[in-house]
Amino acid sequence: MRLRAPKSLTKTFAIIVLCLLSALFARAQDGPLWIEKIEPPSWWARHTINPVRLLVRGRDLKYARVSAEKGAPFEVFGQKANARGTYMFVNLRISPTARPGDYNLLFATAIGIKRVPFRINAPLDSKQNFQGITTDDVIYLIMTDRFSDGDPSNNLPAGAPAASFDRRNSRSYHGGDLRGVIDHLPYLKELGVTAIWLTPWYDNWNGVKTCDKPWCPSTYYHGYHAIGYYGVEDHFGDMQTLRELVAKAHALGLKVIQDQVANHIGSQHPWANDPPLPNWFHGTLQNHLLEKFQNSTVLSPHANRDEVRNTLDGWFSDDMPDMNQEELEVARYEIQNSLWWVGMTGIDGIRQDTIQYIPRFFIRDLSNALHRQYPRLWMVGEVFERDAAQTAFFIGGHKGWDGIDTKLDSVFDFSLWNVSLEVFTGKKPMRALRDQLKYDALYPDPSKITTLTNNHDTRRFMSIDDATLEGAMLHTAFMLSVRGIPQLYSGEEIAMEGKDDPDNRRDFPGGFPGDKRNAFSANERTREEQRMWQWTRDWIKLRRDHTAIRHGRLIDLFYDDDVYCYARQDSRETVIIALNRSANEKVITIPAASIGVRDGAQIVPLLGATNRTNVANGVAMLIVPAKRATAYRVN
Ligand SMILES: [Ca+2]
Ligand SMILES: [Ca+2]
Repeated sequence: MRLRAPKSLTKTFAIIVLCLLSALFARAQDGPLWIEKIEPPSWWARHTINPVRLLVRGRDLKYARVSAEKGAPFEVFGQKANARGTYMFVNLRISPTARPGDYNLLFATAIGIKRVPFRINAPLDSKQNFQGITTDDVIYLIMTDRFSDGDPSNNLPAGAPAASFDRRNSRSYHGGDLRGVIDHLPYLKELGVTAIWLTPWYDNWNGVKTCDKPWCPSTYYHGYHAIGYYGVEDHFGDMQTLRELVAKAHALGLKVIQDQVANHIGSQHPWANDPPLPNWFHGTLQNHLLEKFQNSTVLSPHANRDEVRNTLDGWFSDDMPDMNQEELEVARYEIQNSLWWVGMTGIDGIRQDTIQYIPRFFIRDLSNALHRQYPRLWMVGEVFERDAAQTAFFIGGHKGWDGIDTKLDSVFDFSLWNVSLEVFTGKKPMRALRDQLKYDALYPDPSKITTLTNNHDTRRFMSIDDATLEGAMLHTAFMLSVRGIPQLYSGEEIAMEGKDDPDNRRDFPGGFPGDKRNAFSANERTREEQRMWQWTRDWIKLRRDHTAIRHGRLIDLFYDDDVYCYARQDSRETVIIALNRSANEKVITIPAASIGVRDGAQIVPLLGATNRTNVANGVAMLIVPAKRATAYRVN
């Protein structure tokens, strides 16, 4: 497609004169036109977003006129530079017949023309990629830096000071990377999980932060301070390795979830001191609101404007500039960025960080854009709240009082997680699980919730006061058999310890050169570790083997201070789960007739119990062993 010619020769002449004068002026000040990067650096033909809006970073851009090189299958229009000439926005409309390949954009000034490459990508196969996440999945969270170092050559990349890589400092890089994840895909397959969520792989600053606080010296090993939304962190690998990871995971039947962070960037991002537009952020590095975490002000229809603005516009921390999605250019940039990662890597889902600080209209627009291009793609939002009314407010499928349906596929169930930790460390009665689950009434479809055992921001179970291995086992069994999509945190399967961040992010034993033992291997695990590992695997397998656990209704059968028993039932089968946290065996009576189980039916142990029982007079008696979770099938 040809670039549209200017409408008249007079106009062309005027532009040339203007460019000439401007360029001469510019040269006197800053030197010639310079282009650092174009974002996105590539796109696709026949994409639901067309034209794609490019953000060009460089110098003297206001004196340049951009066009497509002859033969390039796109047209360029609508260019707009910022006042400093350091950024330019421009539309690129790609011809539906465009072939994948490398083409050029031309940036013309009076002193010459600069060619800048732009790629049209070959689309990935939509059958094997972009699969979405369902209740058939079990998600396994990996903090990439702390899982396995598969490539020691990237432990000190260019520009990284020696202190940035130090396994003795819990806030330094430890060397874990994408290669380490690839190397352990068979381990994950053996455990039985079906999806991996990796903490952010965006490019982050390689330096070491120093200060007089206890958390210094520190690095951005965790990935939540992006300095480039389009780069892969060089400690972790590169785009080629990332694509290899997704392809190899898919080949083994494992899905991949990317951790995306639309709410904020890191203060080392070039934007922090030179934003593309004056309103690119909510405020500036020097002058901004600081988040007070009054999260319920977004939920409440009665909140005043100032407190809502603080929640949505406040910076998560002073070194995390808050993106302004009310600015259309920001919203377009972020939506395109999200879709670009999906298209480039073939990932199946997204975990969206700190989503309740992002305006709800933007969550909706992002969700819609993702589903328009990749109908099965799934996004879960981190609404870190113990109040189910708050988490339910953010899930898609219903409108809030503000008239907005976020279309968000899932939210993490922090309310149930919190109650489960308290129950299985003896702080609340077992019936509290049922009492929490009744608030599923707030969700349009409770099966869509993502239930977590823990994550990289929470204490590990074994480091909570009064934790026991049996408690951890009950907590895991509950999360793997209750409604929703379960998510485990790497290391829970071997009952790792870890107090608050960053102690909860200890290295996986055996993942790193020089480790004394390898807990990825059964014969090097301790007895306790192996017990937890086998238990986790057994409950994952139970879930995989039973459609009722994955898709069925949840029906309460019995609850008191020490026992909770529920059925999972679909049109094919009934599975009964009984959890007993007390030190004594418990005999409970369940109302079998009320779930359609007739007299004479047998209740047969599947896991954790040995006694069969028959249904008589509409009820069945179950003998639930002490400190155990048990599962039964109705024959
Ligand atoms: Ca490494
Ligand atoms: Ca925000």
